[in-house]
Amino acid sequence: MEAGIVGLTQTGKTALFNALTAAGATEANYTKPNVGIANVPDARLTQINQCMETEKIVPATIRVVDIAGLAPGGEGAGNRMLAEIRNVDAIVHVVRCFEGTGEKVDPVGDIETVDLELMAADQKVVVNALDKARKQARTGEKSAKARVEALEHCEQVLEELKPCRAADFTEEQQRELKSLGLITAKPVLYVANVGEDDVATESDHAKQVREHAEANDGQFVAVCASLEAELSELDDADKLEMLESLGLTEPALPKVAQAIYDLLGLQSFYTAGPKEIRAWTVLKGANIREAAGAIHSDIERGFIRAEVYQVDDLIELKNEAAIKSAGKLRMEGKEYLVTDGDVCHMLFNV
Ligand SMILES: Nc1nc2c(ncn2[C@@H]2O[C@H](COP(=O)(O)OP(=O)(O)OP(=O)(O)O)[C@@H](O)[C@H]2O)c(=O)[nH]1
Ligand SMILES: [Mg+2]
Repeated sequence: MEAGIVGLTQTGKTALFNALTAAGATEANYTKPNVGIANVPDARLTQINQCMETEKIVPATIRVVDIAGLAPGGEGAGNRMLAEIRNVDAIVHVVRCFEGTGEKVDPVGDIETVDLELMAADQKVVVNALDKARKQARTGEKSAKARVEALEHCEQVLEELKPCRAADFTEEQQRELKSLGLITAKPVLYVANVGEDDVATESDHAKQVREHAEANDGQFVAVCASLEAELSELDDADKLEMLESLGLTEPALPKVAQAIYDLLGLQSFYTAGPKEIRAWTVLKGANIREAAGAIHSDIERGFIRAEVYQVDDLIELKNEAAIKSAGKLRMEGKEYLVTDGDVCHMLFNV
């Protein structure tokens, strides 16, 4: 799962990418310089650690891609840019809300420029796919009917200048659309990139972005990307000092990483012990065997059952023995659906 950072040129996409990936692990086998790993800071890891000692803490991570910017009034989105956007699972749309570039700050106008471009790209894909699907439907191909319905639905919303995500699809229709990589069907997080003077309270421009997000099935977060990029380079003491000088108590970056994590449909479960306290990632709705597989395929294969409790129970009861005597330690079989905040001991046999 991967999120792509998109937006007009010079809006702070790379600043955000750098801030997000500064502390993240790098993967040696990445050949593309614009792909990075970002840590997802997680207060629960600290909370677990307050109840048990450990050697190391490992947060969850997300993959982010810094995609080339769209020039305002320029030649439009190139094929390579569109292909990159089609390949990601979610879109992080950076919107300039900071002054100082000489250009007027116009967040909603900027959003519309980008979104129109993305809708036009989807429209082309939909028209072609619809043509093909209708032919297949005539030859009696079984899945083609759902595909035609789904595509007609897309065509209709796009004509109304709405993103495909605004349409309601059945699960079958969603499956049919999946391989087309429709850009405006992907979940979107609008990031209002505000100036350094606007970090303490919501600026008018940020408010416009939030309202646009709310009206268009999008998520929203405000951040000063260049400030976060600077902060991410500092050690804890310097970071705190800089935050204080700005009248802040914490950086905004964890909120952005968490919002992207949610946007990708991901949730965390935890393993906790003296060697390691670690957040693991599964899709929302995953069962415990899939969760076991996130740790190791052997654990999935040999899965017997899991002992599960909630981080909140640990915070309240302080240790696992107390959780057990309070009857809060559950035995869960392989059909169990993982919930956000579960701490799991996987029992397996290989
Ligand atoms: N004041 C202010 N300036 C910012 C902020 N974020 C980025 N900038 C500045 O805006 C300029 C562009 O930032 P980039 O991060 O390179 O923007 P980009 O969207 O990646 O640009 P392209 O890759 O050319 O599309 C740089 O000079 C940054 O220092 C911000 O939050 N506040
Ligand atoms: Mg850039």
